[in-house]
Amino acid sequence: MDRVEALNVVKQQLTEKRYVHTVGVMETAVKLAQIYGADESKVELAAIFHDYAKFRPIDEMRKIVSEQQMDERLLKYGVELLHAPVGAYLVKKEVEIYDEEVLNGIRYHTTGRLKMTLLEKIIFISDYIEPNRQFPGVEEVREMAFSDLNNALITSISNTINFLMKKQQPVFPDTLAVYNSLILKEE
Ligand code: DGI
Ligand code: FE
Ligand code: FE
Ligand code: FE
Repeated sequence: MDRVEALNVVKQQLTEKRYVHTVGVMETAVKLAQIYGADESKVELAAIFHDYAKFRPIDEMRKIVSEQQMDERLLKYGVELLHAPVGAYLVKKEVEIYDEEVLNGIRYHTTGRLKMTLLEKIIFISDYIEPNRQFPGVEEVREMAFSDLNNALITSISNTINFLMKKQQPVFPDTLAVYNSLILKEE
């Protein structure tokens, strides 16, 4: 599937604002893929479809998590987490993309996970820093991303954990695990 077709397919699923975000993630991710030597076409595809399920009804997403026997903790830690693994499932089923590296980029773009691949790290960080994102601390991560991907990951995850804790929301265990492993330089 080429870029134009992929963008057309995802556009049908998103609001205008979310589509603009998606294009920003795509452009950022391809730049990072060039810098770090990742597969540009896989990175591009994962970026285009990363928020594919963002506007699916929560009930539908919960049902898919149960029926497809995905990690049950996803149902507990916050509805914001659902669109990533459910997106990977639906992109496979509805768009017929079968590349597991691409699907994992979509699947883990919100929480991260231990032993993230280069593609997964690029999608995760591009989602955070794309040009339309504006929040305190984003500029620091934006600059870091182009010189030290792991450090950018540490800072963005630490910002997200702080954000969740300020609102007394639960932090998904895998997110804490990535943070620890990067701090301990285990990956
Ligand atoms: O879909 P996007 O808005 O582009 O970005 P995203 O997929 O990274 O989702 C961000 C949301 O997910 C934001 O509201 C914070 C939430 N989130 C990220 N990591 C965690 C989390 N929520 C919980 N409960 N636990 C996490 O570890
Ligand atoms: Fe997302
Ligand atoms: Fe994110
Ligand atoms: Fe996103």
